[in-house]
Amino acid sequence: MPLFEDLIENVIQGDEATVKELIDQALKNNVPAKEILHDGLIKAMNIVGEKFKKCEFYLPDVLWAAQAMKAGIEMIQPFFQRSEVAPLAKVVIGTVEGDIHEIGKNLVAMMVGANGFDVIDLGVDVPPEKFVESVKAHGAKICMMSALLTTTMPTMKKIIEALKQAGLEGKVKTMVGGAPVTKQFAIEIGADGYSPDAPGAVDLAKKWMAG
Ligand code: B1M
Repeated sequence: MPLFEDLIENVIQGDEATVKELIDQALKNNVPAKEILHDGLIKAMNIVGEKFKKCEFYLPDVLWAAQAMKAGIEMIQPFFQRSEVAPLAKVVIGTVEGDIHEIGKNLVAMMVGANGFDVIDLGVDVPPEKFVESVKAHGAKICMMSALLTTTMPTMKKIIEALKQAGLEGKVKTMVGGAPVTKQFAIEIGADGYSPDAPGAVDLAKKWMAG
């Protein structure tokens, strides 16, 4: 579909204004927000990642693309808003300390929120003590951690240990995710769960709350 090709190309080029125009046009033509996200925005960012890996793109190019993608996600966010229902449970989410990648974490937060959870988003570069404080303060039932760098993955273990030390073991479920994170890694660090993507994170959180 030419629309998605155009959208992908403009995210890759970091042309935020054109990305917004294309999404506006797509929404007016009743293209589902889910398709805009998966067939346009996420596909584009995967290509950016490949280009970065092959050194065809430098950091500023990635940053422009990420900003265009963020602007696109903000436009489709209202279509993922939940209807007014009693919240299933409080969920604390953040990208771990030392890591400023936020797009995947924002998608998880958006979809978990759209599915009836009350989401407290701590943002990026979040130290273990901030996760602990927030889980305690809000009485959160789930603590979600995102990491995109192999160097920041070990911080997830520190957070899980800090939660245990604060006496929260058994009171809060821990979930980890992000491109380099695997199910095996989740088991090794003692996380309660792992998901490779945002819909999987929603399913797992719902399963936990169903008991
Ligand atoms: Co950086 N970066 N980056 N980057 N960046 C990666 C991650 C990298 C793989 C690129 C590469 O080399 N191919 C590489 C990491 C290598 C590694 O450690 N293995 C890398 C690097 C090296 C770096 C820097 C160190 C570069 C440098 O400075 N030399 C630097 C680090 C900065 C820091 O964090 N301290 C850096 C910086 C940046 C930007 C700031 C320019 C920008 C981020 C902008 C922003 O977020 N506002 C950026 C970007 C955009 C990327 C890539 C290209 C795209 C990431 C992304 O947004 N993907 C990325 C390459 C790649 O991943 N292919 C790369 C789209 C997003 C939808 O996917 O985040 O994976 P993702 O989220 C998915 C799932 O993973 C999952 O659900 C989401 C959607 O379904 N998920 C969860 C995520 N969190 C979850 C939590 C869950 C469950 C599922 O439960 C709790």
